[in-house]
Amino acid sequence: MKNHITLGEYIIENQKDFQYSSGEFSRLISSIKLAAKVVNHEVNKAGLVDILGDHGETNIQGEKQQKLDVYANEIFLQTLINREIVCGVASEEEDDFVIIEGKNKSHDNKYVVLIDPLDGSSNIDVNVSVGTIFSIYRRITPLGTPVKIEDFLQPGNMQVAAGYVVYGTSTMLVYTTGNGVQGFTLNPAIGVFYLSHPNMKFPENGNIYSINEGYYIHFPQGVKDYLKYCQEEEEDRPYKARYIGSLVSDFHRNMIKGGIYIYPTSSKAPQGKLRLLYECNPMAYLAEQAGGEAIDGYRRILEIKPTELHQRVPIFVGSKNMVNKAKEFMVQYPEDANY
Ligand code: P6P
Repeated sequence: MKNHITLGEYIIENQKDFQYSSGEFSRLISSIKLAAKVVNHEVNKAGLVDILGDHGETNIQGEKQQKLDVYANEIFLQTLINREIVCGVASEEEDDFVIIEGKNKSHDNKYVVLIDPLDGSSNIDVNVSVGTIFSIYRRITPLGTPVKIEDFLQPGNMQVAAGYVVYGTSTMLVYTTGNGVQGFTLNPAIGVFYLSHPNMKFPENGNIYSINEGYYIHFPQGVKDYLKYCQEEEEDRPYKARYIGSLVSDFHRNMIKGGIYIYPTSSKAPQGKLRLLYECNPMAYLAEQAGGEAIDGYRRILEIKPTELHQRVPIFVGSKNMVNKAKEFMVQYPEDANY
């Protein structure tokens, strides 16, 4: 692609932006880049080989593991281990966090990665976009010791980097290290990511709302009131309903066009469905870095103190003015703030 720099060139040019850098981020993000290319290759040909369908097991979430889920998890884990800069990984597909030892078993690696290797995997069999979501922290326990749970249970405002890969009509890697959001598109012919979307920004306003309205009767009253607001016949409404069933794809579209994605609590999902550590926190960090907002209906996602590896929280994420309007409805019912 003419005059677009590659992801590798971008990282080198901006290495100074990554705190604690000594080339570590380059190696960390390039391991994610490599894993994304390998997973992309499999996702794009899933229909052609016997890699579709159930893996025959369920993960800690009680969800049937699609073969590609398991494959993606193995690829990201192995690639991160091989680069020897990560001391631990937590994954949606792993019951507990994985302690990673360097060759000399020194545990001197500084970063932990939390990952949803293949989000939206129920869409794989029907050829709809899926994604990988990752979140990176600097460990807080002493170097040289095995990583501990507290290294993973840090609030989202301590993330040093976060991003996603969307395996869609084109494959994109979108990430932030706290200096805005950069989007890179893969040229599959040569396996290179090019900077196609520099400094991505959520439009402050939008007219797209993404939520599974099939659960409407189970939603809290504040969500029902907001949905009615979205559907009213007014100068700027009704808004358009767009829900792919794949967080990364809905988020990515809403960031480009303006919109809000909501996965609230409900009587069917009292804590919501999405996981705080490897879905909500990374998407919230990206949203805020792109000028958007991310709340649980009442408070910033990034300020929630995690208590468990796989805990779920409700999320309202996207264009700032849409999230704030939704919050106006939610705060009318403070009793729903305790989920
Ligand atoms: P529902 C996929 O399983 C996921 O985690 C998100 O990617 C997606 O937005 C949501 O769950 C879909 O959940 O309950 O609407 O099918």
